[in-house]
Amino acid sequence: MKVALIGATGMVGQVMLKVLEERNFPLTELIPVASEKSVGKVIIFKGKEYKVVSMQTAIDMKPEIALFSAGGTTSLEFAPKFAAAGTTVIDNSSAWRMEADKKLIVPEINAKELTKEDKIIANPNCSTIQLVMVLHPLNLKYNLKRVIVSTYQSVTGTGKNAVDQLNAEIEGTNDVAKVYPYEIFKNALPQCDVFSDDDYTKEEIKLMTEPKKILGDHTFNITATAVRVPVQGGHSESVNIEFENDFDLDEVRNILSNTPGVTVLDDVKNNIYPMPLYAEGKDEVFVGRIRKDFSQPKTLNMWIVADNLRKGAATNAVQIAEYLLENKLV
Ligand code: 11C
Repeated sequence: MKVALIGATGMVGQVMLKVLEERNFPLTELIPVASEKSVGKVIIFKGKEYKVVSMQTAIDMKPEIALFSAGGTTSLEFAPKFAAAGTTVIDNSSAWRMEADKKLIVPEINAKELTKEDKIIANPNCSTIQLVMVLHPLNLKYNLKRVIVSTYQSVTGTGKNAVDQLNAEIEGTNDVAKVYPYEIFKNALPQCDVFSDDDYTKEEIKLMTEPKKILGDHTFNITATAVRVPVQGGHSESVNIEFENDFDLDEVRNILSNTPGVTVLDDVKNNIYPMPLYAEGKDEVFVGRIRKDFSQPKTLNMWIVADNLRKGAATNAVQIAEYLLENKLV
């Protein structure tokens, strides 16, 4: 099993290496790919040295799987080339997610849709993944009517330069290029990614479109506000959910407690609730502050946190690869 890792030196690429190693993914050869200036650089994986190669070299090596985490432009150009060479691409960018002929997969929810013919598989946006992991089991039981999500997103979602900006601002040095239009330290920016013509950011649009495709349900409404905060460990989400059917809070907690990949942390008497500091480095999606919204019937509020680089990106992609292997789809 040859696996190419496109974007091997990036933040998500580095976490992918860690996750592949931790989960003992059965690869026999790693093919790390990064920008031209990184070609020849050595990557250590499971104690073995692998040299970074160019995109074309990797395509010619015909890996069974290519994990892409190098941005939409790179994916648009090179994912089809890998696919044409017989490689199955799992793409972490937004390039293919909403294409009608591409599957958008969260393994716990819709991996069963995958077939051998899927040569480019899309990994959803990080803030979407943690949201749908919680929405899905509740939708099956109570039927979603409307979801309002407000996010508090880690700077790691923007990338290494954003982490550098935050750290430089914390240290009071000004020797790094600013990634955000304003300071992020001591601040909250109601802007994740760029604005589109309708005044929503791209991140908000992803949150409003991807869940419907993953759940295979276009009957509910969803609206989003995405905010960048000076946090590193993960994305947090305040979520208000109106259902078609009435629910019982204990039953909601019970359903979520029994959902693989979801951990309920909800004991307010002891100040127990999910936080990025706790979620960092973990693969689960954490949910807490589960409570009735008394302002209208059949509605609840909750707080969802996950490490955006792990379940929000690398872990979900590796889980897709594992599913493909287990089901002999590659
Ligand atoms: C953020 N969610 O936190 C973004 C990062 O479409 O995969 C991931 C962007 C994407 O800014």
